[in-house]
Amino acid sequence: LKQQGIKDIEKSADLKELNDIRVHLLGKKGPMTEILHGMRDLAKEERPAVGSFANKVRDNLTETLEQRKQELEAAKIEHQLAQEALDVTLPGTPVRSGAHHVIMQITETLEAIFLGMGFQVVSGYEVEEEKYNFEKLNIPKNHPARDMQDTFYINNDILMRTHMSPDEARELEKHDFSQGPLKMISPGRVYRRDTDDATHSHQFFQMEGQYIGKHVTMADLKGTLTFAMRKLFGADREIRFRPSYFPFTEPSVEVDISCFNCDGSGCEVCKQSGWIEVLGAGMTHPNVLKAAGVDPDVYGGFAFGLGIDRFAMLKYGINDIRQFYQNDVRFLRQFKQA
Ligand code: FA5
Repeated sequence: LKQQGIKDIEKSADLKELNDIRVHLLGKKGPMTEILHGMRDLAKEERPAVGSFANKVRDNLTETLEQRKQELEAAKIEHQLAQEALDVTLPGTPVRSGAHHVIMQITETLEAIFLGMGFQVVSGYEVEEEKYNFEKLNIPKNHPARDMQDTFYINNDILMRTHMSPDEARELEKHDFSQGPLKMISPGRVYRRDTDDATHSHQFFQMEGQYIGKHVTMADLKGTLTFAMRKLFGADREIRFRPSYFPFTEPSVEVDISCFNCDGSGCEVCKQSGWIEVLGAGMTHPNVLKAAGVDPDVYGGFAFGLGIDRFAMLKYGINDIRQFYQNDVRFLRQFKQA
């Protein structure tokens, strides 16, 4: 029994089989139990010798079972480890990381440029009160200038902002001039009922800028914009002012920069004149200051508003503004920064 038992134990291939053998050998109905029970029928003097022998056999079998169990358990763990092992030399699956949208990149570049000149970045509301979008900017109801920016209205008093200039009015109201001048920029999304085409979108991005203090002149406007344009578009850019009209500035100007990158948008105009229009600006109208409770006899300054999409088109030679909003990753990936 012992020899056969040990043979079986050593042959067992897994823990389940080993357990079956254990039950078979040592279980209640197994031969070992039978032998020990059978002791009753033996003569008294035979019992100690047979009993001690049977116990030895049982201990032997138990020990062999335990040994085999440990072997099998170790083999099982080894097998598991081998299966789960990582081969660090195998080529990995590449992980695609996202990137900032090209509009966001230009915005951040512009922010950095103006922060460097002491401007702070503020932000207002895409859903805006009519009085900030128009009235406080010297555009009363029925003023023809309202037609310049065809508007999405939410109701009579609430609209989707048509430009970033409402932030001028809001910051003017808030600013404490005893602490120094107000120098702010405000980039954001604006909405107009324009028909989408290569250079127009019904939703696009603008950046407003405003510098109001005690002795701010048009020379400051020109210097600030020249510096910013050269930083963004290259050191050899010239800028020029052309007279224009905005209700919230007087005088108002349209700002052109000298042509470059002329495979891109606006190149027909560029090729003819050597200049391309990039933004609107001017000296803040006294009525705008008054509407915000700022004394125009003491304080004054300039404001400008630029189209971020148009800047991105110009900088990268993109011909169609709609590409910014179609989310074609093949287009977007071209602007991915390392
Ligand atoms: C304004 O929105 C003025 N608030 C700018 C301003 C601010 C002037 C402060 C003076 C002082 P305008 O409507 O021209 O101006 O728009 C400014 C720029 O937004 C344009 O030069 C152009 O680059 C861009 N823009 C206008 N309409 C669209 C459009 N539909 N799609 C894309 N860009 C547009």
